[in-house]
Amino acid sequence: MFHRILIANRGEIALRILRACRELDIDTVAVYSQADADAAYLALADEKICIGPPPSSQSYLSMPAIIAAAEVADVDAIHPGYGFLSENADFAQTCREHGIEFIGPAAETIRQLGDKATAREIAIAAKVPTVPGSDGIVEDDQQAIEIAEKIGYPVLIKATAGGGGRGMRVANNKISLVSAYHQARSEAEQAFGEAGVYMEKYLERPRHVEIQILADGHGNVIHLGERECSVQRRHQKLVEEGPSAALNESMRRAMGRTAVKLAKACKFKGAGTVEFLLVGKEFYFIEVNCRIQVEHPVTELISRVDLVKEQIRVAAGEKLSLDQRRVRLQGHAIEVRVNAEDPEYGFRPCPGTITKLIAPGGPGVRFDTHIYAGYRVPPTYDSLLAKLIVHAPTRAEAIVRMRRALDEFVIEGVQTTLPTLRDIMRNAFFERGEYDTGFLEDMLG
Ligand code: MV4
Repeated sequence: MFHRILIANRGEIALRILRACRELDIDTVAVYSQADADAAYLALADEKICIGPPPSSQSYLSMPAIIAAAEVADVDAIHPGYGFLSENADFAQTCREHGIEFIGPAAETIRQLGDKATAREIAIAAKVPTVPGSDGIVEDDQQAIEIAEKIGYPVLIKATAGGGGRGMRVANNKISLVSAYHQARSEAEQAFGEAGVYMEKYLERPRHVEIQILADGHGNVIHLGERECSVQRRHQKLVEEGPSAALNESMRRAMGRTAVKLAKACKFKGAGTVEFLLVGKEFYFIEVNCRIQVEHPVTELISRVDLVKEQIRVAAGEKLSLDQRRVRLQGHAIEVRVNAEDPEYGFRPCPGTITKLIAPGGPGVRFDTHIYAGYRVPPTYDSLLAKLIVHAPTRAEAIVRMRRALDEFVIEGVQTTLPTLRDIMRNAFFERGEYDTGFLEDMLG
């Protein structure tokens, strides 16, 4: 097992990883930027190293700075968390070249799955249900037209280096397809340095359901059920829950088996998420994420598995702590993301100082956050302040618990998404589980 791990991230996920390390009796090295110098969780680290003279925005993305800190602190492994370098194949490769274990899949797996058209080709080869569309990259607009005429309009053009909704364009007919194809390519070139695009039938208002995967280096691959992530605004998730109100047991088994099959096909190792779109009873593969996700606590609460500890154990060469037969999914969990954003002004980021904080608590309430009264929310990074997660025996009880916890929750000094979260929890469609990826835009009007 590792003796010392460098946490190459910040905020709530840095604290989450630090907690897992402490429970595994592993020393922690926290890197931080000047903008994060007064973060309280740094005091819990065994060692802290400043990697960020301004502009702090680049610090956690600086491979040389992070590798240098890892060398100085003589760590055995680096945990990248999510975002930043967590799905950067070059970084995973560089860690290994420096004899430092990267807590995540092999660099080659990250590279393969990070290329969304390649991920799609792997899925097709593994006979995983995919949205009808191109086999891989669409080479020119003539090929795009031929495929579109086969699968029918509307079609969606996606950047192979995109993902998470970045670099997508809808085309409703042949004329708009040609311009959408070329625009998507130039935008992808601009945004990702890679112009390749692929095509899929555009599914109107799907639900977004993802399966949590765990795989070790000994051929063991399991799934820990699903999370429904359809409550999103501009591809930013706001509420996640598990299990999904849209799945019955046989669908759950089928999606889980499919996700495991895909993970095995790409020799996946570590914690990953296989994303699907759901239309009626049909599910279609769209992407694989090679990192721990923001919403991982939903799965931790219903499965009682510590996903971060499993990541660390697997990276250290150990076997998974449980096999599929021992997975027991119990109860219902809901997570809401409390962001420093102003719902009154188009959810624009709202940095500032937190002047008052009353955290929710009590039975079945988990509060993952790095903030405190007096904390200065930096404008430099994403706006996530805290995740509030509840667990209860049934979905109805989980909703009641979330309403109660949100009513207790007080944050002053910055505007937050709390009012919107309270509205969602009281929305009749949400309460009935009758919602899809268009729900939040409908509710906000
Ligand atoms: C789609 C789709 C409809 N049809 N693909 C958005 C982010 C990325 N995970 C995939 N996404 C979508 N892919 C086809 N062929 C609709 C979306 C989509 C979406 C998916 C999940 C959750 C929220 C979404 C919001 C808008 C669009």
